[in-house]
Amino acid sequence: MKIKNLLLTSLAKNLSPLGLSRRSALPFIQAALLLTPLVAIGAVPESTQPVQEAKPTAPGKAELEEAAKYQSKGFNVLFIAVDDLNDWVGCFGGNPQAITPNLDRLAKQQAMVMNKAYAASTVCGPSRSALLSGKRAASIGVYGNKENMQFAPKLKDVATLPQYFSKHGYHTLSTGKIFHKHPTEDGMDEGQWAFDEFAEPTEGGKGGMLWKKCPPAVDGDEKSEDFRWGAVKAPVEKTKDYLACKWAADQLQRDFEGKPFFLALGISKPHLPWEVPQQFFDLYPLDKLKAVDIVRDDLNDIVDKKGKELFRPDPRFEAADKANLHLEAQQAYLANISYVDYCLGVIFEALAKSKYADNTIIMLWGDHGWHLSEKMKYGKTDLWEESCRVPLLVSVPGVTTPDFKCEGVVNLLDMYPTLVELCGLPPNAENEGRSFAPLLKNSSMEWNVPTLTTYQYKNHSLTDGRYRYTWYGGKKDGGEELYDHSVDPLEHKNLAANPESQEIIARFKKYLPTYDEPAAPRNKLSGDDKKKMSKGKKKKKKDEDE
Ligand SMILES: [Ca+2]
Ligand SMILES: [Ca+2]
Repeated sequence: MKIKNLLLTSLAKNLSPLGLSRRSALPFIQAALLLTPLVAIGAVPESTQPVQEAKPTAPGKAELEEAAKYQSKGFNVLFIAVDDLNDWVGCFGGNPQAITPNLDRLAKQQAMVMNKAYAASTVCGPSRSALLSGKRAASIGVYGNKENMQFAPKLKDVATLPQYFSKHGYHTLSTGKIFHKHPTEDGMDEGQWAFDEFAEPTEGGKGGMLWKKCPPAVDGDEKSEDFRWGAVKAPVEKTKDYLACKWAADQLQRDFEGKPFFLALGISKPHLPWEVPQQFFDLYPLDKLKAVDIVRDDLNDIVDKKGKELFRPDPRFEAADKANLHLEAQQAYLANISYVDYCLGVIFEALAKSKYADNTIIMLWGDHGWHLSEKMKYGKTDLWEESCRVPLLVSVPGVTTPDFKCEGVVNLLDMYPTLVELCGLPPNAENEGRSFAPLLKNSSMEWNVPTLTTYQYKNHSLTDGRYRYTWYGGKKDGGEELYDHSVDPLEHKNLAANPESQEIIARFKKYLPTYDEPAAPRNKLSGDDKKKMSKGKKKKKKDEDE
C-alpha cells in the first residue's frame, strides 16, 4: 500500500510540470493504473527453451586485456613514515600551538584523521618490524633497535608489506627510512632488499650550523649527548627531507609499465638532533610559546608489588630541567615538525597535480609517540599514551570522509591487512593485524576492542579508546597501570591498585599475548658499536689500558 502511494505521489510530481497540480493529477493516474495489468518488477518469465549444456571456454585475448586494464586501475599506495612524529600536529590536537598547514589541509580536503591510532611498539625498530611484517613484537621477538628483523627466526618465510605488494603485481619503490636501519660490514641495511627500486637517501647538506644548543649532560649520561638542536645554514631546498620528498614527487611523473605503484617515503625528522633551517624556529617565538605543564609527582603512583617506584625522571629531562631549557627544547621539536610539514607539502602538491591523484591511497604515520617533559621524560619508549599514540592520516579516494576525526581504535600493525584489502590483494594469512578498511567506509560502526603496544620482552599495554591498561611482565616485575581517559586523558592517576578496577583489569588481561617469543638474535654490528668505532682509537686505547 505504501509503495502504491509513493508511486502515485511520484507520478503526480512528474506530471505537475505539464500544468497539472499534484492533487488534480491524481485521479487521472489512478484510472490509468487500473487499466494496466500489474507486472511484478524484476520477475523473470519462465523459459520454454531447453537448458543448454555449459561449455567452459578459455578467456580470450580481449578478455585478458580487459582484466589487465581493470587491475591497472587498482589503487596506488603512497606510504609515508615520519620518524618520531607524535601527535603535535594541528589536526591531531596534541599541541594546539603546532603549525602544520600541509598536513591539516590534507586532513581537511581528503584524508581521515585516525584519532586513536597506536604503535605496535614504542621505539623505531620493533614498531617498524611489526607493521612491515604484519606481526606483533611478541610473535617475532623484535623488541629493540638492535634486533634485525632479517634474522628473526619467525620471519624467515614472511613477506613484508612491500614484498607482498610486489608479489601481487605492484611496482614498489622507496627512499628514506621505512625499515629500521642496521649497520653491517657491507654498509647500511636500510631494507633495500624489500623494494623493486630503492633510492639511496641523500644526506642533504646542513651547510654548517647557525647556532646550536645541547643541555649539559647530568652525571655524564651518554643518552643526553644526542639531545641537541639548532638552526642549519643550508636553505630548506638543500636539506635531506626536502630532497626525499622532491624525489618522491618526481616519481609521480613516471609510468610503471601499466603496474600500480607502492611508493614508500621515509621522513627523517623530527628525530633528534632537531636541526632545521632558522625559518622554522621563527614560527615559534619563545616569548609567546607555552611549555607543557610538568606534574612533578606523576611517577609516584607507578609501583611494583612491593610498592617500589618503577620509574624515575630520565637523564634528558634532568638535563633540560637543570638548564631550564624545557621551552627551548619544545620549540625545537615544534620547529622540526613544521619543517617536515613544509617538505611534505611538496609531495602532496605533486600528487594532487599528477595523473595519479584520483586513484592513490595515502597512508601517513609516525612510528611511535614522543614525550616532551610529560612523565619527566624527553623521548620515546615506555608505554604511556604519549609514547603509544601516533598520528595516522588515511586518504582513500571515494572512501574516506575528509575533515573528520575517526575515533575507532587502530594499530599501525593493522595497516598491512588494510592496504591489502583496499587494493584487492588476496588476504595474507600471516597478518596478525585487523583490517580497518570497513571502519574507513563506515566510521560509526561498532569497532573498538583493546589494541596492543609492546615495549621490550613481556611488557604490554592495551587501550580500548577509554582505558589504558599496562602490565610489566618483563623486567619490572608485574607492575600494573590503569588509566581512565574519560576523566584523565593525560594519565596522571594510576587506578590499578583500586579494588573497583579489578574487573576492568581482568577484562583487559584476556587480550594480552598468550605467547612471548624470546628476543631475536641481534644485528652483528650494533649502532653503538658503530658509534664507538667512529669515536676513534682514543677510547679504545683507554679501554685497553684499564
Ligand atoms: Ca622512530
Ligand atoms: Ca601519576
